[in-house]
Amino acid sequence: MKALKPDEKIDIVELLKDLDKYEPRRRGWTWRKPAEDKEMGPFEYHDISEPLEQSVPLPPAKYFGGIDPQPMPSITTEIASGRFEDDIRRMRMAAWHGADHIMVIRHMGQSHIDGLMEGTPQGIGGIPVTRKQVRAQRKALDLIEDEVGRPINYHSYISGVAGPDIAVMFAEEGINGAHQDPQYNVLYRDVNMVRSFVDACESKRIMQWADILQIDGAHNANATAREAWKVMPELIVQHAINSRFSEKVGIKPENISLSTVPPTATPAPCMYMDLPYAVALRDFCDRYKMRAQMNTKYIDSSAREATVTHVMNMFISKLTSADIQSTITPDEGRNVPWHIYNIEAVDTAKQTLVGLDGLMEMVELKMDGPLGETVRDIKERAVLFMEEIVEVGGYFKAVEEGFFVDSAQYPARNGDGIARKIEGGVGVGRIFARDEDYMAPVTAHYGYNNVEQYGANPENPSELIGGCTFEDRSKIVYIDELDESDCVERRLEETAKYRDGRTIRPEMEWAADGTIMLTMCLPTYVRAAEAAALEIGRRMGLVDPEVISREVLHESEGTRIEMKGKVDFDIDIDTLEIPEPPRHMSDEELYREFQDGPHMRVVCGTVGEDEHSVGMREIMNIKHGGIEKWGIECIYLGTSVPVEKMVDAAIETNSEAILASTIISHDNIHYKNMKRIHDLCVEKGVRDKLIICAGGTQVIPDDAVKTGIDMGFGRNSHGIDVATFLAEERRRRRGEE
Ligand code: Z97
Repeated sequence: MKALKPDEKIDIVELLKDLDKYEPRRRGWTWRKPAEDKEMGPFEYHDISEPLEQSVPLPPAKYFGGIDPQPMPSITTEIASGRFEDDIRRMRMAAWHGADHIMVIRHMGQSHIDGLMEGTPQGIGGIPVTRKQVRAQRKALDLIEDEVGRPINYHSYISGVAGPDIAVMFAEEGINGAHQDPQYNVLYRDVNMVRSFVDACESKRIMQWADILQIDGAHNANATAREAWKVMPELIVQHAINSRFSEKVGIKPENISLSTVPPTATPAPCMYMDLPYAVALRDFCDRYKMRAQMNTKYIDSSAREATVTHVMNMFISKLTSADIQSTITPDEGRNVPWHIYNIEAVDTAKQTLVGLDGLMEMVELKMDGPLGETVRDIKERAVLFMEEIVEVGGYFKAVEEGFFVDSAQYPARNGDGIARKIEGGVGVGRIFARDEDYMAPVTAHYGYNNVEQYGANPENPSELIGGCTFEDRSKIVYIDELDESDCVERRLEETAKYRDGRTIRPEMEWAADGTIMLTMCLPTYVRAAEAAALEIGRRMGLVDPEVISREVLHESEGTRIEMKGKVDFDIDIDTLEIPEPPRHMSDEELYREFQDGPHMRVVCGTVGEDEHSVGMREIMNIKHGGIEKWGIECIYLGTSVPVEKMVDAAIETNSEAILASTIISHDNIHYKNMKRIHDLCVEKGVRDKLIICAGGTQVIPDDAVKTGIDMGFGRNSHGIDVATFLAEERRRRRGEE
């Protein structure tokens, strides 16, 4: 498939062609590399990684030469729409903003399906992970990583009763990261614990072979616990169990990443509680990587609130050097995955981590005080917890006795933990002892392959069959769609007319879903505001209006409402009148013209019987981005300035231009005044020496020029528009262009 072009949409139909033959480029996780050149634009950085070749920088970058410094941690975006073909476009947007770890959330309930799913069925709250979907997405990411110039890690889940099957498929398809933690199966999905740990041995062994970065599942205890901050000792225990177990199976410590979450959120004094936890965890687990996720338990539907929590959490990430920074969005609170929030959250991470660049060269954690004391306290509780597990007979017994996710802080117990039976759960009784003549001629198998009995070398067991799928890809069975109606081809047929970008509908989740969001302030109490918003939505013609966020501004004075709804019409881009973008010179060019070049003086004023002064001042004053900024000298004559005075003042002060503001427009007085300025300049023989501009809210530039002046500036004009015009006009008059 040909390379992506920034001004062209990714061609999903093309992408799906020849998928049966597509081979992944590499295996394993790729970390960002520190930038060799730490200078960017006007700044010197301290811990940035190599820059992207193409990207969308943060909005203020335009003031700093368009730079887009990339922090050192990998940045995750979690994508969960349920239609993998639409997720691909979201991945591309996220990559351009700085995400290099794309986590695809799995369709709910897949943990309980005992085998690989095939085809591309639509999912709820994520995609059903199938070979076709992951292959298509990995192929898309190969194109996207070439476009942005940085490797992108693709990630999903190796959990549930089909864990080992999925692990094999991920290894074959070049998946770079995956969650794998048998405790997740046991506690949250009630998969039989013995089966989970046996399966985990096989899964982890395959992950080791494929160099897949493993992320664990301890964060789920955080999200499930009644009071998340109380499970801190247990979180450390869960991390420790999975990590040591993984190492024993053979995963390298640098491929083990802990999923760590600051347990609490404001209005709790969260830093005082969360920072010691983060430090304690790193003290015990310093040979592993840290994947810092933001607190999701207390996240609400407000984007503002989620963003502040995210930033506070990233402060901890910076203070404790997290390796991967996850980004979650208010979508978790609303259960609606929206494109814009993925991108916003990636920007939030990039902005915060770059903003904190070099922090650790200036501050250090003070361990001789409450921080050190709390760290010690958490660690002691964790050690005691682990000792008690050993005392009662091991992990399985401890789970049976409900040790985990108890609502009290260890060593206290409320007896309400999640308890599972050793002889219970999904998949119970499905473990079989290996027969004597059992034989596994495959690579990366846990335990012994027993191939010697057939004369094969135990070091290379798959030799017996001429290589397994890990060595011989032609043995991989690629199964295309199994369901004729629930498949990507049908969905793409339905959205075909929207794919060339000429016909569009707004979209938040899926192609042409028509979803838009409205924000409004309603001067009433919450319940009434919600009902009023829905009525407003209906009267605006929105389909399925639904309030998605409500915040009290005051019990009776007002409520902030965010509402979504759908529009059921298309917009045809070709029928739109799309104005040319305004031409703006860069700051450097304008400084060169007005500061380094010949000095420019202009007279300014509001002409005629017109007392409005705000607009003119905005065009002049440096505070409002006015033309003074670039070195233009403004002689302000005030308001209600007679036309004659305007022209005489320009002549007397040897000015190069007249800038006339004219707001009042009764009887077209604004255009009449413009014509009088022009005529007077002609009369006085100075028209060719003076540039004449006029501006005001009712001014239409073309009509202004028809009066004889050089340029008119209407509503929404700013200093930069006027300065650019003056520079260009001046150059034209010098005969330069
Ligand atoms: C995260 N925000 O960052 P099922 N295995 C583990 C998990 O944590 C999960 C699954 C499997 C979260 C993502 C929660 N995590 C969402 C260790 C889910 C998913 O197919 O839903 O049973 O498995 O991880």
